[in-house]
Amino acid sequence: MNTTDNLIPRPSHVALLDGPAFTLTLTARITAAHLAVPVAEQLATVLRRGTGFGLPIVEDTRPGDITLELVEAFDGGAEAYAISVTEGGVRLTASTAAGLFNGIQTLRQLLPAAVEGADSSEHTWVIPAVEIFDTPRFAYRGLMLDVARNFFTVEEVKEQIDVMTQFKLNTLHLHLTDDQAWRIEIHDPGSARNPSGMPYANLTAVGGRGAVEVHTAMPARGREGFYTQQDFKDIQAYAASKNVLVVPEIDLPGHVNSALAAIPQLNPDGVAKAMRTTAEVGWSTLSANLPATYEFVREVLGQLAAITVGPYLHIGGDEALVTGHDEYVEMVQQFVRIGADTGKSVVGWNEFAAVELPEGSVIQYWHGDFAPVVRQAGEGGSKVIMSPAANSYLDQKYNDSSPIGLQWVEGGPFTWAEYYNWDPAQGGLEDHNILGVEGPLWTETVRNNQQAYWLLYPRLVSLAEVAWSGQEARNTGDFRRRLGALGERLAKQGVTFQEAPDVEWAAKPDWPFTTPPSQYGTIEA
Ligand code: TNX
Repeated sequence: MNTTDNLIPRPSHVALLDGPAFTLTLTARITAAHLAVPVAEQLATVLRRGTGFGLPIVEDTRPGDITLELVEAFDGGAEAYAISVTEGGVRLTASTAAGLFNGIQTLRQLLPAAVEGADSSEHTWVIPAVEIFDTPRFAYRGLMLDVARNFFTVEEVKEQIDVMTQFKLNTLHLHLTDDQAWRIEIHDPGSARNPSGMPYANLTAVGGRGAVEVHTAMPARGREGFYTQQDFKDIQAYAASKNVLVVPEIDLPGHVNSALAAIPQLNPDGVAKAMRTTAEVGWSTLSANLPATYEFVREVLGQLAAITVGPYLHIGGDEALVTGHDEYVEMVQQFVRIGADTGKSVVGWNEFAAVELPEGSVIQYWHGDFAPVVRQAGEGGSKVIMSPAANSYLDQKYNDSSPIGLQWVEGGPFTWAEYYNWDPAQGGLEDHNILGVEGPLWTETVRNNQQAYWLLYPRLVSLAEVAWSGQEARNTGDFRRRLGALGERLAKQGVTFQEAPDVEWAAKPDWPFTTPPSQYGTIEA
């Protein structure tokens, strides 16, 4: 076994060559020009830290160098890349910076795991002679982070991006609002656009201070905070440099208590609700017959669209359990139009397929009936993001004794294998209907990045392979072996993970909880 057998996600084509291997040495350089330079810099950052070599970025190529090259025509689309490794050098080609970025993730994995550490001592950096061609099955390969129940700082979000992108994930969905909190600044639009006189600043002044509180988590209360519009732009700029698109979500018309608490006008009696920390779902709603409802949604979605780089705006639509069916349809029908008016493609949880969706809308399937989803995917041309709870919910426990995580999805608890052994093309949907795959991390029980990592890894790695590699490449035994090897890279990066007992881990992770594993069952309720 060598490093060409351990790649995750599995590339489309890997062919070992007969010739001698490549060795990265002290005198190597990274060759890149124009748009390839920022990607070369990212590769250099990783390799300099791991090897201690200088690795200057230059324009000419000598034997022994790593060459990044943008070419005009390339089979396999924007995200595809090819790598050729011979004794004389490494050559990575793609038609876009995104393709090159994917390629450098493969290059990292082609080098020994020690490259992920900060010790440059005593290593030879050998890559077997190999030809790789690789292109993703799905264009959208995502993680959802619930920053509403528990707040994650800008820095923490960037760290999550750093870790997820080594598996070629390219979308970060931020669940920005929920009952417990509101995490995105909305400016006062001025009286002309605010006939109801709504105090938008309260969304973050009041709503930003909220968080969930559940006594099985450590600590019990989530963290508070919010993103200024500038913070949100900063996150997106950082994400873009790593080939990640950010999808912001404002959850409507349920999951809105923080908005009802911030803005009295959104309540039929004109009285602001109290903020609440309960983890229960489905108990709040906007009101279909209040003009302020539509005024509010137009303002919020308008401001959010204006600062969103990507083409998508997520409007929630899930679990509106106290919204009457007619009211739900009346509101969501208008909200999808308001969303589409901003010029963005509207995304919603699959409940929202109950209304007629504008062209270009995207349905995020998480549970329930496929029929409306399939209908709109067929006639309406909507695409689907697959997040079926039993195969992709990253907030669920691994087993009964997981210290954090929820446990409500039928058939659970779920390990890496359940998140690996499934086909997104299901329920009557085919690949051409499917935009991609996303794993949601709801954070009722998560309080920091290490705890998030523990729930995400290794299951998010399973999802990354499901989203990237073809169904024909699915092989549980082989994936288990590659996961085991990956453990060493994650451990060197300081990323904890669940030590699934059926995997032979090459290195052990740190335990991310203050209570030792043997005692967490006794945590104070
Ligand atoms: C359901 S899944 C929710 C979230 C919760 C989650 C907990 C979905 C669209 N809504 O509000 O956080 O369950 O697993």
